[in-house]
Amino acid sequence: MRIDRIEARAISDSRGRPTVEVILHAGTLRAMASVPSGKSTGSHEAVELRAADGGVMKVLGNITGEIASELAARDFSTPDALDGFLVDLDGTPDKARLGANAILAVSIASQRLFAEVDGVPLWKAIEKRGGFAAAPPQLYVNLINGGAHANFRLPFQEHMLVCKGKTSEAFAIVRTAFAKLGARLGDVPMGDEGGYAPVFDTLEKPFELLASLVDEYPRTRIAIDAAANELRANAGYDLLGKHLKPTQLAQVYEGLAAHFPLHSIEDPFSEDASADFAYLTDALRGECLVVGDDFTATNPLRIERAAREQAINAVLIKPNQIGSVKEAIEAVCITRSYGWEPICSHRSGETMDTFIADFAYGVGAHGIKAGGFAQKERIAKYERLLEIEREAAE
Ligand code: 2PG
Ligand code: MG
Repeated sequence: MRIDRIEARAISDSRGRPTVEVILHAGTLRAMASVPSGKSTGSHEAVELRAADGGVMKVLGNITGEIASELAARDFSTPDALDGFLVDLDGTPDKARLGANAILAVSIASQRLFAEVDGVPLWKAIEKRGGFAAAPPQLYVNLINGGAHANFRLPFQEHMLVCKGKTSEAFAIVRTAFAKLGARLGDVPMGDEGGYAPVFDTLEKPFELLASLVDEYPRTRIAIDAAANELRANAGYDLLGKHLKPTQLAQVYEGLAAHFPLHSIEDPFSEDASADFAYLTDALRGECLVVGDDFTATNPLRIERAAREQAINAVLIKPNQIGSVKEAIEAVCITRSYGWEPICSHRSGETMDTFIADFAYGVGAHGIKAGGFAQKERIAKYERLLEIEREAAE
């Protein structure tokens, strides 16, 4: 396939910040993609190029200039060949030259073109590309937002309900639970990921509220993203005005796992605290998953290091942390090679692009994080999963 022309423009993400959207043209075919943007970003992520004022004009220039002319001069027989070419063209270990946001937008849109040429849905193309067994991911729905996504009204960034089973059934259950929680909380602000952002004076309160929903809906469990990178202070962590050493924070998690129906804890410690991750993973073995996000950064090398240190047992997969579909698929394969669970994730600054839903379904991920129900960018991902359920039944 030859991509003869690329259009690129700035659109607004769910926080109103500019991000990249591309349209690829190949003969009579065209495909679009836009990329999300994180707020609690780790330092090991691929580089999202932006100007000091947040603008993406330079990135758009990289796409319509160098990337477009290099791609127009070549034919690619597979999406892996195209992605590999883009990664080599950038030439840096973290995509700092052309920008991970430039490369990923083109990588996603070209995967859509290849799927169209093959006449298969996007999830099917991803399933085939990685040799996966497509399956519906469990829904990780962020009901209570905190941390950097809600001005730190609560220390932990995400308090989620995880629901297993058929997407349409899980979606209906969590949507009802979301409405019930809203009625219980009353008039509270909303956070960046379309969940409630209340203030509580104890760390346990959100867990008590979610646990009562788990009692009502037995197919659900609680998951959190502590996003502990954002809580770092003086060789420890600050939580609700208290300073905790890593060992004390581990005790907090052990207490929560003992008292509440906890399914997983993401980023319980800061991004380089391998020994603390390893301690907690061992302590909670059989009880609750420990998930790496900023810790692993969807980076095959970091996932392998985490495996050597036996630091986690599940990995968050965010394509924009690594910057191409090819490498995100590799990250899933490496995660699985250690017997760990991949959980695919949106970012806190999202667009209407639903690629992550197809990706999560296509790789047969353990779960998908796609936010709360009070934002159209989040709903779009769930709606796409519902559509995939119908497509897969045909
Ligand atoms: C996370 C994400 C997505 P952000 O930490 O897992 O929920 O947040 O995109 O701000 O990094
Ligand atoms: Mg996270």
